[in-house]
Amino acid sequence: ATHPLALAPVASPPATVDGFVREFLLNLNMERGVALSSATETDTYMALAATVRDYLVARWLEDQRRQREDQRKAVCYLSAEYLLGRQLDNNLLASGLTEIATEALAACGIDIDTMRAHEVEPGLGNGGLGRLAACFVDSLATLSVPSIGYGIRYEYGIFRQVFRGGEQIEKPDAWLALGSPWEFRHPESAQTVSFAGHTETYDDDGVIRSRWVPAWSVRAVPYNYMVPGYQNGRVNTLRLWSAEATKAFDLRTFNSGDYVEAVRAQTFAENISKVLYPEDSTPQGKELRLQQQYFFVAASIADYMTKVLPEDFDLEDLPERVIFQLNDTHPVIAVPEMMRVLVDERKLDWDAAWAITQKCFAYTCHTLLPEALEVWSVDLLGRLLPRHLEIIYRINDEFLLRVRERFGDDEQRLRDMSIVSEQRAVRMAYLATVAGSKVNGVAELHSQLLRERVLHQFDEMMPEKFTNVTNGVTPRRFMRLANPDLSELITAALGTGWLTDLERLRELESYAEDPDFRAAFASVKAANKRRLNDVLMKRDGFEIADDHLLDVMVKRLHEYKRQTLKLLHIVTLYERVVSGRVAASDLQPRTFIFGAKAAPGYAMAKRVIHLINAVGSVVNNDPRLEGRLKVVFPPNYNVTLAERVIPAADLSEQISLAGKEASGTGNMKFALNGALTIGTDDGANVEIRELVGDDNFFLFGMSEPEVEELWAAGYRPGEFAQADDELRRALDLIGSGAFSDGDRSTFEPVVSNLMYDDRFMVLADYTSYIAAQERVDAAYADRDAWTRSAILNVARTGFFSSDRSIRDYIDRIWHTQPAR
Ligand code: 26M
Repeated sequence: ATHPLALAPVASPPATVDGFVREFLLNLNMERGVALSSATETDTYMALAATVRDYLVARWLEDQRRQREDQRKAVCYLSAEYLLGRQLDNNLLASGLTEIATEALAACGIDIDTMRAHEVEPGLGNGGLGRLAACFVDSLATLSVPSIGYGIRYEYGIFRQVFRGGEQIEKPDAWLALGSPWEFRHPESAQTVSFAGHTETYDDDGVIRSRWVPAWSVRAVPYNYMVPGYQNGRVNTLRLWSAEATKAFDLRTFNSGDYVEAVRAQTFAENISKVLYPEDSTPQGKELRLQQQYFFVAASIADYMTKVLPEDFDLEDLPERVIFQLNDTHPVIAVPEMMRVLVDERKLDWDAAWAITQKCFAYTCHTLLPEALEVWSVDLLGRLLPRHLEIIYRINDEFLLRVRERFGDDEQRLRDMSIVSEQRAVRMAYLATVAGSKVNGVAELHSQLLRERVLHQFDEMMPEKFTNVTNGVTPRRFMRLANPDLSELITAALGTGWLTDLERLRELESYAEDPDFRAAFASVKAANKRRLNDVLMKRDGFEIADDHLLDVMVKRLHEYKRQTLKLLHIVTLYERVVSGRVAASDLQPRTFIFGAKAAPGYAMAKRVIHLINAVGSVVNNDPRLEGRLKVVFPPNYNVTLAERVIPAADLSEQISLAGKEASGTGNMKFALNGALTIGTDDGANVEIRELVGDDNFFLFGMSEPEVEELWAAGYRPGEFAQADDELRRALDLIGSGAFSDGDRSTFEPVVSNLMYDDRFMVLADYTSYIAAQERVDAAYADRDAWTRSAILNVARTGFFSSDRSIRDYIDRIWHTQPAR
């Protein structure tokens, strides 16, 4: 290029109100093809998004160049899910443009809040695991870690939940309907991903090699998203793959003259990235799901190896250049894929390839539930990925040889540790553990239980692989954006800087003793409740009374999380009043908020949703309660709603059976926003309680060892119902049809499951839970003391910033260089 403009670095528009207005109007006119006077809300939203993008692009291009030239080790985060939440506000904050944009839009007669509300969040994840990935890419950018997030651009994200007669109905989430202004499609950087076929050996100049002859392939087209760091001038990349039909595929079928078949084939290819599977704990071994996993992982590895890595790169040095972090087992097929690339394509010998591969992967486990551990049948794997199955068998053979060397001919142990089970299924968690350099759990207790239980024999053999990285959340989204008033109060007290150094919240401890600060803190909470009231009123017609304790349980519906325990508490309070044992006027007024989606195939979870709504409609309308108990269950809980609900909460419900919730991350968001937790000794609750202190946390229930003990002794839930009069009354009331117009059959499965099975020991923890709730009521009666506790929760939970989690990954797993 010779033109001076072409030689200069890309320039951002001027960061002034005038500059912003000019860029905005330019986008409105040129990109949307409309004048301001005739622009729709979608037009102005799209033009606004494009404008914010324009400010970030120069930095982004610079960082992409740096990334290519940088010799430092990079992180490739592989995750099947990214639950991003809305982008506009986050990108305005990160680029420091919020005020300028607000003024600029106002000058154009546009209210920025209307623009915020217009965005449909990309719900490309189920829950905790997907949201964690989104927090991590935020922190990676904020800490200037060279990194790329790789994932899938599902055309339909997590379903939209509506209620009909209190029951969950799933609607498609057409988040792309208006087009997504935050993405950049790059068809020229597409990768080809192949499937099925057979393997064969061939003579490669005297060397006998294996190769894969696939039967069909699809095109993986990347869509790049900007991930701006928080006001640090960095912009990382999130690369999400979309499946399209290959040209070859098209031509072959089109040339055969079968037009309809050719179009059908196109649809077939596009199916791969069509929809996010809405299960978040019970993998079902569906072929399409495996196709999704291999699709994004193969595309990502090919992208890294051919587009990011320099052409002449010496593969022996790969471990100094990159680490692929596996977000649960969903991307674990990346391990045999890397082996295939190194051995079959790059012609490395097996041992060299294996040494490289082992150093280039690390695995994060997110569960303890045995039914959640992913397995793929040998038949399915062999059909869809025949070469990968061969590679897995060889990895397993060599691994079992090492087990034999170490432990002798202990056949039981060999069966237990085999990557391929006797049921002819590949255990993906075992493959990840054997293949990776590190395995981490997501909270101290979880990591300990992984080592002691789930992966015990692997820990015996390779203890150095195991480590912990306690989860965290991004304070930018979950404090600054979700709770602007609290953020302002904190900044007024501490000055700026705490958002990127969250341990500085400690300095708030002394403010907890200041009556003026407590009053200010309490009025922030009150304002947040009113804001939530406005949102819920408009959204679903629910009211949140000012003087109610706001008691919140928001998370996926799962039996182990025990929404039914919360429900039994509500039914107990109700029963006390209607039976006349307690006067309504003696109740601490409370509003119970639930938010929960159930996997569409999870019948018990759906029945519990129905029951929550049923109890709600009875409780909310019974005049005997004098309006002192309200149950509010807004449908379609998502990141956007979380950002409204969490800052308003007084009480955070974290009541899973001890030893079942790997970490939880909602628990951290609540504490950081000044809610007190009622919780079991489970997941990260343990660490929250240690930090905030017993006086500022309502602990109840069995500990994990107590759970084990009761289980071993033979758990009989009926005995607990016998022993607690109120528990029996509550169960009887539900069983009597009191919440189902007298129909006893509707909720009978829920009641008999609790009475006769109760895998998650709801009844065993009931008495202790009710007692803890009574301590909550007593504590809330002294509002000022409660506020003090709430402030201490904020002050002492800075540890749970995802920045800290990322630093732990760097120190314990990635060993990447600190930012320049
Ligand atoms: C598997 C197969 C098919 C379809 C979906 C899945 C699947 C998807 C998501 C399985 C599990 C999934 O997520 C598990 C999860 O969200 N685990 C949560 O991870 C959080 C972040 O570490 C923790 O805080 C939670 O405790 C843990 O439950």
